[in-house]
Amino acid sequence: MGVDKVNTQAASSSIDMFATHYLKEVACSSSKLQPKSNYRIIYGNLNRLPKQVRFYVEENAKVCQPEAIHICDGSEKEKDLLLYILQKEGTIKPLAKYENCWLANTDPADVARVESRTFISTEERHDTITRTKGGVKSMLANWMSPQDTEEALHARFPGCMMGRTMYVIPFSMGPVGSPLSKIGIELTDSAYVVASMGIMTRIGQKVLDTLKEGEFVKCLHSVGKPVTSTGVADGIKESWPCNPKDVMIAHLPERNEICSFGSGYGGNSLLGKKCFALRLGSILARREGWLAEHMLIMGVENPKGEKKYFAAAFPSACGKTNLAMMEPTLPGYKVTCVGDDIAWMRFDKNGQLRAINPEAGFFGVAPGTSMKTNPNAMRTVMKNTIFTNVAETSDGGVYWEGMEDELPDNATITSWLGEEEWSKSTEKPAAHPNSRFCTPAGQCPIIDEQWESPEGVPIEGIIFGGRRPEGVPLVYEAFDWNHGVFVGAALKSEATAAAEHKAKVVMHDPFAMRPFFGYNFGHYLDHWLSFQDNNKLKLPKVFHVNWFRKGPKGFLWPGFGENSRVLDWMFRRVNGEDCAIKSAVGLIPVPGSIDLSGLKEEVDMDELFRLPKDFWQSEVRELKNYFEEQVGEDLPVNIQRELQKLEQRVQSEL
Ligand code: OXD
Ligand code: MN
Repeated sequence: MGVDKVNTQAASSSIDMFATHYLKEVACSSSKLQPKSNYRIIYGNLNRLPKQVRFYVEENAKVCQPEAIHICDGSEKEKDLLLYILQKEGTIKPLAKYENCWLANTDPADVARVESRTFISTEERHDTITRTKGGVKSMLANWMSPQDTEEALHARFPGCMMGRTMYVIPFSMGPVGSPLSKIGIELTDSAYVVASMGIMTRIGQKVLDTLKEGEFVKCLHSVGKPVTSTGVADGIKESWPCNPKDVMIAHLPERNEICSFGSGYGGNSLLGKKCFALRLGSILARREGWLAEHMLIMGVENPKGEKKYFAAAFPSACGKTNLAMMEPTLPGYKVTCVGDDIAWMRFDKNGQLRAINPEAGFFGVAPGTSMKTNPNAMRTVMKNTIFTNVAETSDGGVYWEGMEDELPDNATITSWLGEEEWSKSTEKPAAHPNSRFCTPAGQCPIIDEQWESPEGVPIEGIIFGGRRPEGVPLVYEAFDWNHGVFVGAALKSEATAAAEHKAKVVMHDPFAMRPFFGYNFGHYLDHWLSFQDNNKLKLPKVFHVNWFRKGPKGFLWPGFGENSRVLDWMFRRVNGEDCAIKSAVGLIPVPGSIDLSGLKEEVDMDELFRLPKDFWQSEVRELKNYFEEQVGEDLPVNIQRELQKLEQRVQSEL
């Protein structure tokens, strides 16, 4: 697409002129593909960077050899410029139906997180992974020695940005200046990453002003395809350079550093998210006595106007974003959203657990989101949003599986792969199952008024949940903190499209953190358990929910807004109401204590809470094997004890 054909929806004519000048600057660097000792600073001023940031940029520019360097200031002008460049490169196109919305379609080989190529590199292997039984492969992290990591990085990064611009993104995870926030600097050769980081985090000069000479996490990212005279080649999509065969996402906690190569897809390239906020975050959290978790944060207000905040961990693709933005059906209830993916939580000086959402946007899975399942997400994404790998309608809108009832009459669909007049009969999905919207959190109609509060919101309940088609009740409460930690450790769910796994198998996903642990899972459990011993802390109640139990006719529970009935029960439990009885697996609702008034469909509550002995016996057996095999001698005694207690209760009470 030529410069003159670029849509100026977001680009005013002044940005047009500015961008043309900017692009000339990029182009007039000397010939591409020549190793350089000099690069042009085409935006920003290297000399104004804090010394250690400047050093980090220069060091990596020397290795990656970009054509030019752009230091991001986070301004509106810069946003427009990036959108302009991305259009020009054919990476995004405008969606005429909405305001400032864009569609990117990736190379079909670059669509998800690549867990098998994601490593944590520490001197001591045992700092990263548990001693598994008989040396079986750990499912709880991949370790790489510093020597191997160094070699692998050396084989990839030198010269990787030739012909490209290196963007320098100063970003804050959490509200700028909050004592709970942390700063990172991402260097990337992808303008798509910059535009997305501008939504998902707070970026630019204000972050540098806060950083001064302080510490930051070093985040280096490259799509891994220097510009060659023959174009991108290797069958890779011209508008989405990437290098699938050499993908590597390395975390170097001892150097406070992340290096990601070969993928432009969000989970691998927006380094503030999973890499920093969870993997390195969990390490920092342990060191500093707090928690970095794969949890949504929601406010729940009851009909009396009392409000409580919950944090909830669900593996990918369990409707976490839906829950975070739920519209309760129970009259008088109100839900507000603080975050949909990650919670950083710390006990304050009064022993109250407080949480911030380190992100500033939602990078949500699109398929399955609709006016029926998540109207608030649909309302959020109608402006200022970058969609990736969704399908497009002929009237310039978006489409994905689940939007069938929202398709305008006569509209035709172009699939994420560019197939025009797509129809169901092709038996391929219109949108990639892991297609995403990347949208500013502040636009969510039910965003919580405290969502950017620097001290965080008080958390009174922690919820674990997974997709469990069989045997697991709608809700139960842990007997105490240790049991709650066990419940988190035992979390399982049907697998997800967010990673490489294909079929629907129930997989272990402890704390919904399996792909995101930054350190040895046994040590992680010790860290969680350690809070039990501090009697100054107000430990939140811990619950487990399962919206996905199936009977012969499908799901037993209607889910979505009706989940407010379960929230109501948990809310009352947090308030100390006597509405629970003991069961073999935990405290479950006293019959009749879940408010079903006004529920349109018949629900078989007996079946929803039935605890089949054979199911739980095999669950215990399976958990025992899993812990023995995957955690081995690193399993804390208290977790072992909880498992024994569960086994005994299943034996004697079911
Ligand atoms: C995500 C995930 O992308 O959990 O949020 O995979
Ligand atoms: Mn997630």
